[in-house]
Parts: sequence; C-alpha cells; structure tokens
Amino acid sequence: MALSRAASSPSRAALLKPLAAAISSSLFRRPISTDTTPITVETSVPFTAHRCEAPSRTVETTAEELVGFFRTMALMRRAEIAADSLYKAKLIRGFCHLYDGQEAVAIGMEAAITKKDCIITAYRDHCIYLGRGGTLLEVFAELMGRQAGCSKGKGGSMHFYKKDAGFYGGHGIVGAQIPLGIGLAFAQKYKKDESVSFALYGDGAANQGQLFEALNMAALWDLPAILVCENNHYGMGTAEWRAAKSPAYYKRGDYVPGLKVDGMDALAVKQACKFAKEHALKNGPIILEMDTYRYHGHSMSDPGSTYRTRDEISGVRQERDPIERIRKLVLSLDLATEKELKDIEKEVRKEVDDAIAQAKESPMPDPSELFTNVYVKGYGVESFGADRKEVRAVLP
Ligand SMILES: Cc1ncc(C[n+]2csc(CCOP(=O)(O)OP(=O)(O)O)c2C)c(N)n1
Ligand SMILES: [Mg+2]
Repeated sequence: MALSRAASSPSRAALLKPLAAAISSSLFRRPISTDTTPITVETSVPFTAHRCEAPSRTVETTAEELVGFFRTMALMRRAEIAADSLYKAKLIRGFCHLYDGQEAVAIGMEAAITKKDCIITAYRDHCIYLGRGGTLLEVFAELMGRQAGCSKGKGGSMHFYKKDAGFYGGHGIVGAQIPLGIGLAFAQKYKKDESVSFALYGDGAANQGQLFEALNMAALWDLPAILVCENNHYGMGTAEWRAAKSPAYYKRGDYVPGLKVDGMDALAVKQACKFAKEHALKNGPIILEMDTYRYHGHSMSDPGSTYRTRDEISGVRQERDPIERIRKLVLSLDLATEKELKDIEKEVRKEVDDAIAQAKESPMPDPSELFTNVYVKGYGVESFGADRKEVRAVLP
C-alpha cells in the first residue's frame, strides 16, 4: 500500500524532528492514547511572521495527543472518501466540497482552543464540524438530507452548524463568513468573555473586498479575531497565481499582523493557533495563512485534474500528507506500533460504515418541516415538487 510505504521511508521520517532525547523504549511504553508525558517536537518549516514575532518552532505534545491526532485525521479522511462514494451513488445530492488533505488545519486549531472560542467557515465544513465534536451520524444524515442531520437534513453539505460548540457554519457565499466571524469577535469582546473567533476562508476568498472591510473594523476595535486563510492554492478551477497579485496572504492585512504556517503539520497549526489566541486577546486581530492542499477537486463536479497535474497531487501525498507525517512521528518516537495504527484505521473505517448505515435509516424531513428555521413564518410561502406543479407544503 502506497501510504504505508511512504510511512516507512527514513528520509521522510525526518520531516518532523523529535527533540526529546529521553524517549521511552517500547518495553516501558504506557498503553497508547493515555500517555501524557510531555514530548517536544520541532516543526519542519519555520513560521514566517509579518508585524509580529514568530512563535517558537518547538512544540509541546504528548503520546495521547499525537495518537489522537492520527485517529481524528484518519476518521476525517475516511468520512470524506465515503462522502465521495455516496455522492457518486447519488445518495448525496447538490453541492459537496471535500476537505481531505486539509485535516491538520481542523485538528491543530482544535488542539489550541476551547469550545467557548467560535469558528465560522465556508462550504468545506464537514471536518470542521467533526472537529467541534459533531458526530459521524449527524454528518452523513445531513449530507443525505435526513432528519438526524445536524441541520435536520435541510442544510446539506454547505450548512453544518453546532452552536452549542461555538460552530457558526457552513456558508456558501465566498467570503461572506468573514464579516460574520468579525461580528462574533465583536460580541465576545462586548461580553468580556475572554474567548476568540476563528474566521476561515480560502485563498480565492482572500481577494474579496469584504475581507478588508471586516479587517479594518476588527483592527480599529481590537477585536479578538483570528482570520485563517486556508491556502490550498486553488479556487474554483483557478490557480492562485492567476487570481492573486500577491499570494502572501499572511501579509495582506497590511497593518494587521500575520503568520505563515505549514498547514500540513498539525503541531505547527496548534502552535500558531495558541499564539494567535494569546495575541488576539491582548492586541486584536491576526491573520494565519495555512499552507495546505486539497486532494479532491473543488467540488464534486470538478475532477480536480484539469488545472493541475496528477504528479503535483501525488507529490503532495508523498511528501506532505498530514496523516502520514503524524504516523511517521508516532512510529519514530515509538509511541505506537504499525499494527496499532493500522487497527485504528480499521476501527474508524467501521465507525464510518456504521454511521452511514444508521444515517440511511433516518427519514427525510417531513414536508411540514420544510420551512422551519428556513423562512420567517407568515408569508404564505409554498413549496412545489420536482415537477414544479404540485404544491407539496405551504408555510403556516
Ligand atoms: C460570492 C461568490 N462568488 C463566487 C462563488 C462560486 N465559488 C464557490 S467556491 C469558489 C472558489 C473559492 O476558492 P477558495 O476561497 O480558495 O476556497 P476553496 O474552495 O479552495 O476552499 C467560487 C468562485 C460563490 N459561491 N460566491
Ligand atoms: Mg482555495
């Protein structure tokens, strides 16, 4: 299997360099995922800073955290691959944007913050939702338009929310979530609740005017806002170099500090988000540019190979894959065996399959529920079937 071959390559094992000299031998190793002995690891790529001091490349972690990262990213990856199959089987309809390749951003961010901190993102939202504690059942039920979905089957792929965990969506209009995220930060500052808001957007969205308007207000009022540009280097079929005069997105806030981060390294993401949270609470907004990559096309209608080469995609998989990097680190630190990691992958595969089976059992929303939480009541709105003739529901 290509993935395990890549994992055993010694040259790539050097991508993340363990600093700790005294690493426990396998004989004395505690059971995986419970060992909280501190381990220090140096990120392979330094941070590049704009108008701020870069944080240290030395990141503190534990076996528990690293194996947890591996498990959660493997689960996210598996879920996205399964969503691809469900889409092709026509069980998921409409829009669907997958996150495989970008998992380290979601999990590194979560490792640095709490659920009191808010997150808002665009339409590539399934794994952000899982990172906030959403369940696989809620994900697949929502994707297939079922009642057990996180938006009761009425939002679909682009409209996942989990307000009880500070997740405010799931937005389809490119860039529109950025001013909303700044609004969340405004509320946090107003209520003095010492938490921050992460507004995620893509490299394509970074060229939009509303980002700069929102940044101005955030900086003017020192709002605790962290703007995360997930730079996967492509918009909708357009390479960043065709769309952006300056692709240094971390610098594009001008007067707003920024940091460029290896977004394929979960520990670098964690370090950057921890730094950004402290910065934002003290000084106001900061931009984090996460250098990342998406393996799938932009959406399900994009094969993803017309504007980039297959070699480029397989090169990233071989050299920078976020899951393989953690696998190599865990193995090189002797925190788990290859078999233990393979077993984790088997477990998550089963979890995903079980969630899909359960989601299929969930009924479609009742027609009487069609407008609930969608339209304001009292306007007599009617909904028609696919033939556009038969009225299926009327708003009370
Ligand atoms: C205002 C607006 N313009 C255009 C679109 C169509 N559109 C959807 S995604 C996208 C590209 C965005 O790329 P990027 O911000 O890099 O995010 P990525 O898809 O790479 O995560 C475009 C043009 C839209 N949804 N909204
Ligand atoms: Mg992009």
